[in-house]
Amino acid sequence: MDKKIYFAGSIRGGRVDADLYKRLIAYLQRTNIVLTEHVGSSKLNLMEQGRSKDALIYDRDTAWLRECDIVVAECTCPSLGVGYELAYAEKLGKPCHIFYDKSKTQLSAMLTGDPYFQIHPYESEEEIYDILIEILKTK
Ligand code: 6K6
Repeated sequence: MDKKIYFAGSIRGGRVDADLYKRLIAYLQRTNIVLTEHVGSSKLNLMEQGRSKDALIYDRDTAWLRECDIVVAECTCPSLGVGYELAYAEKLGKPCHIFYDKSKTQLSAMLTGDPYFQIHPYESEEEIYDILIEILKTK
């Protein structure tokens, strides 16, 4: 209860699963704090560019990674940013839970081959919620 969760999902990697992220974030927010609610937003302006803006995003997101209790990443849609965040979180020793739809993608060997990560392949969205309940029970 009341864990600070860093939810990671693809942004510039593609928004095909944005509605799924939104549902998962809403579910997590019922009993916890999601630091990265914007990842599920349908209003992100992905065309906005600029290194200075990107530097602010990087600084804020890495600060949230340092602050969070747990990382939940939905990785069905491959994203360089999410891969980076997972490596960053591992270095910090944060628990990292990775979800992906096994009928839609093969996860990178750089994730499946790293025993640090807790990886949850799923077939239906309902399975994700069952696993989240178990994860969030733990201290
Ligand atoms: C507005 C305009 C352009 O971009 C934005 C907002 N962008 C981002 N805002 C916040 N976090 C971001 C943004 N872009 C990437 N991230 C972080 O990287 C998120 O925490 C995601 O988990 C991850 C997605 O990386 P890409 O490579 O798919 O973008």
